[in-house]
Amino acid sequence: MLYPKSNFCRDLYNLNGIWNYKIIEEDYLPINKAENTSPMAVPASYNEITTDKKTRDHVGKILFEKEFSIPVRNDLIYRLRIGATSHKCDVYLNGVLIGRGINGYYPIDLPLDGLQAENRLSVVIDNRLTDESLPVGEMINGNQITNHDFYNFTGIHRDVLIYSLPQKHIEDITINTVVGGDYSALSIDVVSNCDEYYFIVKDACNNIVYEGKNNRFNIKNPQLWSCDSPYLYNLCVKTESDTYTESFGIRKIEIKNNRLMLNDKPIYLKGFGMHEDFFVIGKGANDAVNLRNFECLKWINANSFRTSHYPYSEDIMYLADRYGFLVIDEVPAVGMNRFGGPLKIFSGDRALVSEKTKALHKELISQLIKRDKNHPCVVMYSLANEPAVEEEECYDYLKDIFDYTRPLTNLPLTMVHCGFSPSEKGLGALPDVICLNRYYGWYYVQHGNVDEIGPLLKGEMEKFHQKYNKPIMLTEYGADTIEGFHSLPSESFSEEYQLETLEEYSKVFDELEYCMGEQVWNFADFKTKQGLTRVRGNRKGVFTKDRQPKLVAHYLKNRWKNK
Ligand code: BDP
Repeated sequence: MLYPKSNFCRDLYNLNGIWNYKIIEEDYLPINKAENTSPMAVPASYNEITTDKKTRDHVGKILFEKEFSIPVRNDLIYRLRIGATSHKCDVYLNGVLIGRGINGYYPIDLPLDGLQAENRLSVVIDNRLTDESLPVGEMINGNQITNHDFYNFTGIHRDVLIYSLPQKHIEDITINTVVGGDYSALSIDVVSNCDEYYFIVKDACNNIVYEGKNNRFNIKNPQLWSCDSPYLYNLCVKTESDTYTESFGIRKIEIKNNRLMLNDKPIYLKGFGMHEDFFVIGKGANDAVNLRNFECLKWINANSFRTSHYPYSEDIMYLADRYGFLVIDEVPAVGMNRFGGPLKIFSGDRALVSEKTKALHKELISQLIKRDKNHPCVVMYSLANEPAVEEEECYDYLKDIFDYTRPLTNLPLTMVHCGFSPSEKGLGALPDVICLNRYYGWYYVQHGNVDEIGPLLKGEMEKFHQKYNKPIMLTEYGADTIEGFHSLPSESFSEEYQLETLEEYSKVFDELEYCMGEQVWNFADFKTKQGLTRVRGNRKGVFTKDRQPKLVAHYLKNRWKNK
């Protein structure tokens, strides 16, 4: 699935801006233009824009509508691309259903056949999370129950684009690179209804390094893509009627000797789990916020992040290629855990994970790999976050998910867990890297006491390593911290406590040669549902929500400079 771009064969129109929106009844159909609507920004979440509590907390259906007119040529094909709406949606053109979106974090790409001189695009969003969605959730008496810790933002969250294609056009391009000695072998696979292709590869200075009809060729002495030098080439595929240019990097990823190897050299992952979340825009895509995030990541000497807990926008992936960040790309399989209590999530009357969930989970894995396959920044796919591994059915479920994914990619696979203990039967055999989320010093009995972190964490990591002989990394650890709250000696929620917590974890990482990396939870404070442990959201950010460093950020900057 190619990202829409304009060039001399393809037009691109952007429908972002002010739309009309309205809370609607279950059976509403947008046959005619909606009345009594209010203006709403796209891309954005409406929850942070409205001042009305009922609207902010609405659970159900919402209509987004926009009238537009573009120059239409009869010899071209038109398609609509909505970057993401949370969550499911039905899309109508001039009152006629033209397609559906199945998930809140994936692009919807639909043919736009019935374009007229004046058009009305209606998007009916359903923001409910159920046993048929990912993240999974539950509706009880009209209330939305979620098991995940980020706000259920609603809206059209990414760009709305219309693009034209010639009748004979390129559908998809896959760029495979293999690094060997002083050359890189490229193989390019194109999906299209065209007859012949011509390939041009240019380096970063626009010098041609390959030109020809062959889709298998070598590049001599390639400049490799790395964190320090994120070198990008451009591949232009031309046919008699179409053309498309895609950037790519040449790099080699392997897991070897308990390390992530980038171009045959071990690289230690330093960074964060993140969220798409900012003041006012909620989960709405925004270039300025993306750049500020990446500038902060560079400043702090991070080299990686995880797209916790869903695929991030394609703009972010292109930027990560350019900045040289290593990305653990995660599917939205989150919420598959009730975190204790008698109710199970994989079985029983109130099960939320079923064969249906598994089918959706597989579909979303396959769509993500198709979407992100050409991004050099992706170094590993994460197939789930914190599923209830203590439930018997979970192992078979995950085994099936891993078996399904293996043939789809050569990249390492992981899943991220909190409950998983070294005494379990065989779960650690599934991933290539054991990724742990641990909150010693915070959620468990040791809250407020950092002295226990070291022995507990080290003991656990050692056991995992002895059992599986695989690299281990921490994908979450941290402490909620209110900026400006100081305490000597430290106590929880103070900036000192966050600092001491991270220092204790670091000591363990530095002792264990098989520790493959550290990703702190979280890059920045973010919005969650309201709760007794949430003071205007989750405050484990190393940066505040307005992207200013907390005390601990200076410690990490210094630590990561030489790590
Ligand atoms: C972990 C979750 C993450 C939460 C974090 C926390 O993976 O989404 O935000 O805990 O509670 O279990 O801070």
